[in-house]
Amino acid sequence: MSKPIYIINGPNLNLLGTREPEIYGSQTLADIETLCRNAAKANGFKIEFLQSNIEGEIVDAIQDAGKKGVAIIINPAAYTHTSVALYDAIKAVSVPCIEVHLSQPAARESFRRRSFVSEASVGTISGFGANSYLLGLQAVFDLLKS
Ligand code: CA2
Repeated sequence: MSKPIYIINGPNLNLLGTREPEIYGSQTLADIETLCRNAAKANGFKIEFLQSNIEGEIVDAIQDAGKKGVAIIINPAAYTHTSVALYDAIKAVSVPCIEVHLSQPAARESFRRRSFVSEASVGTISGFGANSYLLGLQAVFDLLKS
């Protein structure tokens, strides 16, 4: 059985579709999971899709992806801007990591301009709503096929 692409979601993303649709869109995280699952299947890949509000659980997920997956797509949410632990975890795995964001953090509050995760990732896609995840997946397909 082929190894999955891990899609890891950080704190509060379980609330998607319920509040702040003007920033994050009206799709729920379950809707985004379905979009990703369908895109992966159409390209011959499997995904593990998960969300946690707990930093240590996200570190565990990154370590699992390093052992059992082929690539990581991560929306670290607020931990993007604070977490040396996520930076260290991504640096410690040998699978490629793509950072995605629904909004464009660089166009928002100044505290969102720093991303620890970008510094450990192959690339970042932000500002395209749920489509950021699909663009991230396309980048992973291209990386894995090349
Ligand atoms: O744009 C993104 O995807 C973010 O990662 C979302 C994070 C934010 O801290 C980052 O700067 C950018 C926030 C996720 C919070 O999600 C909510 C969803 C619905 C209602 C409230 C929060």
